[in-house]
Amino acid sequence: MLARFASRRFFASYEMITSEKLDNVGLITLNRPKALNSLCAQLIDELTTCLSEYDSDPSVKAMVLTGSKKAFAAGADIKEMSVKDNVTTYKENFITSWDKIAQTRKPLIAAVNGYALGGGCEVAMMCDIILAGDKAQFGQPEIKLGTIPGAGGTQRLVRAIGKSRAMELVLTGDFISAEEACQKGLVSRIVPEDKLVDEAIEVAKKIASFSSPVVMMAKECVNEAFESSLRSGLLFERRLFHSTFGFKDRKEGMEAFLNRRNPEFKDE
Ligand code: DAK
Repeated sequence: MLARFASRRFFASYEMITSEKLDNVGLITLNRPKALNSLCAQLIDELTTCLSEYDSDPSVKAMVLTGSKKAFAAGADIKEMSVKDNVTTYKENFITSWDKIAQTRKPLIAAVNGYALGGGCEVAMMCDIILAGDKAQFGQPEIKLGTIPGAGGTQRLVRAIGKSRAMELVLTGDFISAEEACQKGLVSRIVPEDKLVDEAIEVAKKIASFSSPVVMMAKECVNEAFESSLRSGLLFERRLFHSTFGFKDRKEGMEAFLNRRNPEFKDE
């Protein structure tokens, strides 16, 4: 299916992820099958490096992050974590680079098949849109390991599905199905497993057809809703709305509408 893209470029320098450009969409696939894509330091390092490259590449306008059919990611690497102590985690600032995923400026869509557990669920929640395959499972099972979520599972999950539901997941460690995740609002919709990645790429391509800086502004505004009061969020939105009037793309978009033609956005 992916062969239909006019331009398709693979990057071979990574060991635990694969990355390819499909026209103006960057597709990143977590590729550590023996450990169900568990998120060891090297994998997170490769992922954040790749995201940062795509973020600064003008030919890429949106990204899709996916895993395998069995697992998007089964959490942080338990083997790697098991030998750590408080002194080393603090001194090394253990896995704080995860934050970079949420700091990506261009839209990032998670296409989740299989398990998205612990850090895997947290990484999905750092993305802007989550599409779930029909057999996906989500959970924050850290409690079963004698620890708690450490990359947003107690914070982003509450904002996504509300306190009581988040509390139940975090305190029991139970998994929920794609259907439950969709009902609760964790994912935006469910797609048949085999079609998931193609569908995510289609969504990314649609987003990529618009003005890239304006898309980034829209993303910034939606994310601001999590950080501010309604009053300051509305002001933030209004200021960025005003600033779109400084873009040629805003002029082009409105002129194209009035002249009944398709706009040609130049990211200016
Ligand atoms: N880490 C390391 N290896 C894992 C793994 C993980 N999270 N999950 C699975 N594996 C490995 C298994 O050990 C096994 O390896 P071998 O024994 O074959 O060598 C292989 O993947 C296949 O797994 P299973 O044999 O267990 O496969 P099953 O189908 O039977 O079960 C499962 C699938 C997903 C239900 C099961 O593997 C499982 O329960 N996995 C652990 C899930 C989990 O507890 N995840 C939460 C981990 S804690 C932070 C950032 C993030 C975090 C914390 C802080 N900061 C930025 C500060 C996150 C913490 C976590 O995610």
